[in-house]
Amino acid sequence: MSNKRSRKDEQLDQFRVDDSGKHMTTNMGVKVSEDEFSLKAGERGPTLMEDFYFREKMTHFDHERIPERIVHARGFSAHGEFQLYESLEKYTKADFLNDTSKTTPTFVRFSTVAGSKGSAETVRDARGFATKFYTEEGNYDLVGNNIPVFFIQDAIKFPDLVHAVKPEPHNAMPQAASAHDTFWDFVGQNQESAHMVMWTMSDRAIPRSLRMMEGFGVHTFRLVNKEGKAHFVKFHWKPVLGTHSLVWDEAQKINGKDPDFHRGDLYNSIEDGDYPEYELGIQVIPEEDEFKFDFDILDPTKLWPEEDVPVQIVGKMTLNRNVDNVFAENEQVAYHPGNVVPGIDFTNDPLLQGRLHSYTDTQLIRLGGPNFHELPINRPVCPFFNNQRDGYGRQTINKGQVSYHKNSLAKNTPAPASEEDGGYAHYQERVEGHKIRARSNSFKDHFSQATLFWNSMSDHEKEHLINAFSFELGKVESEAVREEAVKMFANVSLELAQGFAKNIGVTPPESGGSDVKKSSPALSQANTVHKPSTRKVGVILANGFNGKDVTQALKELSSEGIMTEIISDKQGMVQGDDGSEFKVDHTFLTTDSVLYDALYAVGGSNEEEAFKKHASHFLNEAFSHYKPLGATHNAVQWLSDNKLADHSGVVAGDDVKGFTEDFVQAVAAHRHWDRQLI
Ligand code: HDE
Repeated sequence: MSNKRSRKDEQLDQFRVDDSGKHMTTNMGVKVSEDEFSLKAGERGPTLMEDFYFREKMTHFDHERIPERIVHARGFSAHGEFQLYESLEKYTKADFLNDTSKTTPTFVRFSTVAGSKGSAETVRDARGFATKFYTEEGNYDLVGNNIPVFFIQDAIKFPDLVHAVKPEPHNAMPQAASAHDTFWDFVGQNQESAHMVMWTMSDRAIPRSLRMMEGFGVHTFRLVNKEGKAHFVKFHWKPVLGTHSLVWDEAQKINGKDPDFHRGDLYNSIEDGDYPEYELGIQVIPEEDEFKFDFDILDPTKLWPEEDVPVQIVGKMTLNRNVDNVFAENEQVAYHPGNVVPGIDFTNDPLLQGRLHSYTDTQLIRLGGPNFHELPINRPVCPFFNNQRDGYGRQTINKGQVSYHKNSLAKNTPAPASEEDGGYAHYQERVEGHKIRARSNSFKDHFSQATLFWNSMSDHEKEHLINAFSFELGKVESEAVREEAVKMFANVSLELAQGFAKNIGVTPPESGGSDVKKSSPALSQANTVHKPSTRKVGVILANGFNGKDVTQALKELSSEGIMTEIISDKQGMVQGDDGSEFKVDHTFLTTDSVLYDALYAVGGSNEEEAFKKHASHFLNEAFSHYKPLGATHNAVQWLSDNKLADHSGVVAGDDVKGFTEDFVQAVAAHRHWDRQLI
C-alpha cells in the first residue's frame, strides 16, 4: 500500500472542515456571541422572532433527518484502494482493469438488508457489499451482496419480497428478522426463492465480521474489450482473512450486548492499521458458451460453480481509512448498478434490468433532488460536463450562454466523444422477440442448486441449517405456512426437511428429496482460509497473576497478530506477582464472552469466589459457542471444575511456549465444531 493520498481523498479535502479552535458563527459567517440563551423580552419574557441565530439553529435541527434507505438502511462504510494484479485487456477495455500501475480509490458500504437504520447488526440476513470505484473514466459501482444469488428472478417482484420480509404492517414487528409469517408465506408461494433461502439459513447470514465475508456482484455482467468482443462475467470479492461466521445463539446475544458489533470491528481494525483486504475475482464465460450449462447463466438465482468456472483472482482492495462523518459519507453515498464505465456492460438478467431503474429513482427522494451526484462522496474524480442544469441544491456554477446540444455558439460543445475517445458505447447485442410478460422455461428449475448447496455443506453446517429452519419456522404462527415450507424444502433435501419438520410440529415428509448428487467444495466455509491474525482474545486476569509468564504469553500472541483485551473484576490496573501490571480494558460487567473469538484465562493468586463465578460463566458460554479456550496457572483448575478440560480447542498448561503455540493454532481454527457440548 502506497502512502500516496488518493485523488478521491484530495478531492474530499476541499469539503472537510475542522471546527475545533474556531469562533462559532452563523451559517452566514457572522460571529455568534451567545449560544446558551435565546433572545428574550426580559429575563422571564418570551423569545423574540428577531433572534435569527436561534431560528437558524433550530430550523436546521428540525430538518436534519432524511428518509432511510428502503432496504439496506443499516450500513457502515470505509474508504479504500483497489490494486490490479494483471491486466484484463483481453476481456475488457476498462482502464482501471487494464493498467496495473494505477491504484483506484474506492468507497465501500456494508449493510444489512431488512432492518431499520438503528437496528442491530448481527441479525440473520444477507449483507450488502457495495463498492464505488472512482476510476479516471468515471465512477464504476459494483453493488453486490455477500450471497451470490437472489430470492427472485424478476425485479417486478422486489416490492413484494421486501414487503414480506420487513416488519408486518399491522404491528411493525419483528424488526430486522425474517422469522415471521409473511416472509415464510412469500417463500412458500414463490419457490424461486429456495436457493437463496438456503444461503440465508446458513452460516453465511451471520458473518463473524464484515472483514470475513465474501462479496458477489450476483448478476451476470458483460466485459467488452477494445476489439468489441464480449465475455459474460461474474464478480467476486474474497476476504484475505477467510470467510467465517458466528453461531446463532451468540449472534442473538451480541445484538443485545453490542448492537454496533460489526461496525465497531471494522472501524477499530482500520484505526489499528489492520486494514481489511479483499481480492477481486472474476468468473468468465465466452459468449459462445452461453448455452453450455445445465442452468441459464442469466438467472440470478443460479451461481456458476467455481469448480466448473474457476475464479480468477485479478486484484485486491484494501480498506485503509475510516469515514470522517457518517452522515456525509455513509448516508449520502448513492450507489447504482447502472454506474458503469466503458468495457463493462449489462446483460438481460431481468433482475439487473429492473435494478437499473430503481436506484436513481430512490436516490431522488432519499437525497432530495437530481443533484446528488454533486455530493462530495458521489463525485467522480474525473471532471464531468453536460447540459444538465439547475434543480434543488445545485452547486456547480456552469458558465456561459449555452446549455443545449446541438449548438453553434459554443462550437457544439460539450460534445459527445467517439468510442476511440472513450465514449461509452453500448454493446450491440442483437435482441429480438415478442412483447410478452412471461419467464423463460430455462429459469424454472428452482431446486437443483439449492440441493447443490446442501450437498456441499459439512456436517456442522448442515446441522446449523436445520437449526436455523427450526428457529425461523418455529416463530411462524400459521401452521399452513410451516407445512408449505416443509413440503417445499423436501424438494431440496429430505434429510433437511425431516430434520426441521419434527422441531416445528409438522409431520416429517416420507418421500421427496433430489436426484442432484453434485457438490461444490468452494461453497463450504469449512474449506476457507484460517488465520489467527486480528482475532480478539479476552484475557481474564486477577491480582497476583504470574507476571513473567503472562507478559511472555501476551507478547507471543501479539506477534501472531492476535488482539488481546484484559478482563478483570474492577477497572483500573491489575497487578502481577512480580510488580508488572496491565490496564484493565473491561470488567465482567462491561464486556461479555460473545464479544471475543477466544478466551485466555489465568486468574491470580488472590481471586475471590465471585471472580471465579464470573470467569466460569464466561468460559462456559464461550465453550458452548465452540470457541477456543486457553488456561494457565490457577485457571487450569477452573476448566476441570467446569468440566471443560480435555475437549477439542481447549488448551491448558503452564509451559508458556508450548501453551501459546497450541493456543494460536486453536484460535486460527476459528471454532471447534467437533466439540461435544456438555
Ligand atoms: Fe438493491 N436496492 N435492489 N440489490 N441494493 C437498494 O437503493 C433493488 C438487489 C443492494 O449501501 C436501494 O440506494 C431492486 C440485488 C445493495 O447504499 C434500492 C432489486 C443486490 C444496496 C434497491 C434489488 C442488491 C441496495 C435502496 C431487485 C445484490 C445498498 C436504497 C431487482 C447484487 C447500497 C438504495 C448502499 C440498495 C433496489 C436487488 C444490492 C431501492 C429493485 C440482487 C448492496 O434502489
